[in-house]
Amino acid sequence: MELTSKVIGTIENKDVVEYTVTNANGVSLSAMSLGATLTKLVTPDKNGTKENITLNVENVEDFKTHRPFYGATIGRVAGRITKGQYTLAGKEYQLDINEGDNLLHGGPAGLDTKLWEVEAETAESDARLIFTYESPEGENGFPGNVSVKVTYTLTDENEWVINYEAKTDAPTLFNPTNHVYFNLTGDIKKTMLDHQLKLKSEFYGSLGEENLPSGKLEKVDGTPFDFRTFKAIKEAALSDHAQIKPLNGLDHPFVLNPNESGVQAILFDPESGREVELYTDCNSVVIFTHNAEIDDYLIEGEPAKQYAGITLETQTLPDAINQPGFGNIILRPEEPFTSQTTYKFNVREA
Ligand code: G6D
Repeated sequence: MELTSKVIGTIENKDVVEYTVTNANGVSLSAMSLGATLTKLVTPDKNGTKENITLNVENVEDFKTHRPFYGATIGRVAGRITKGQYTLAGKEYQLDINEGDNLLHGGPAGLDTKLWEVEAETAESDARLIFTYESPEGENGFPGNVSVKVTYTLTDENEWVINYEAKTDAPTLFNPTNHVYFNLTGDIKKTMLDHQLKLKSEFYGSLGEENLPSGKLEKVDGTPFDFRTFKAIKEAALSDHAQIKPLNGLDHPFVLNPNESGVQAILFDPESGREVELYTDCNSVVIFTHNAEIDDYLIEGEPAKQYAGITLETQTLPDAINQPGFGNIILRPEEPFTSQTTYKFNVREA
């Protein structure tokens, strides 16, 4: 495994370092210390052409200023928390809000905005980027001093394995994800609408006002949310369904079986032949289809277009602390957090 690193900018007068690991097949993963953020994922297409298959901003300033979350580690709690409020052991907590009256993606100073410590390790058949961050008591209103560790492993089997670990000195909340957007064409000037998705999910979480979870889990059967057999993303993202049309696409959690050891989802681009398999121990994956063009910054000289990428954000169901039956995101001193998600990259004919 080859490892390189370079300074790609500064934040608060500290260097932001990007690390790149490349495996025996020429697949490479790049990630930066700001936000423990994936910055590139280069894989071959069916003709062997190697291209970046993820959305990324081109400079640190844009990333910090506009918070596009592209490839970033999101936390302490991914998704929205209604009114930034929750009750634990009879005590009411008010978190910092940053989207209307709600908290989004960890709050105004979420994990994606922080400079993480990084250690790089290489071995014969894999390489690891180990990101650590100490989140102090009260950060974004969350109680507890939390030590977070996120490890990105690239293997010679073309897998990106993400391991999350966290421990706290007082009960708090923790529900991280990675906000990677895939565009398997390798050309962000193309949309991902013709990508095919197969997803082992019988239920999706419907959204209410302000894109907050409604608290209801609806059957996918007979709806555009049914991806139990391969279907083009456009058949859902462009549908007139009452849950999709107002958003111009998907922005929904899909329920997964956290005990499933096999593949949970497969994203496939018939044009390039690129395929991503998803494995996770999480109870959900949020699929967001980049539903509007973003012109705050340019990527390859152009704004990031509508439908330029699709996320597969594995996590516990959003707003779980306020939604019965959505899962447990309480982090306690006696129960350190661990979670693993794997994206495996293949190529095949359609
Ligand atoms: C929008 O509602 C969506 C989120 O799900 C997404 O994570 C964010 O844009 C980047 O707020």
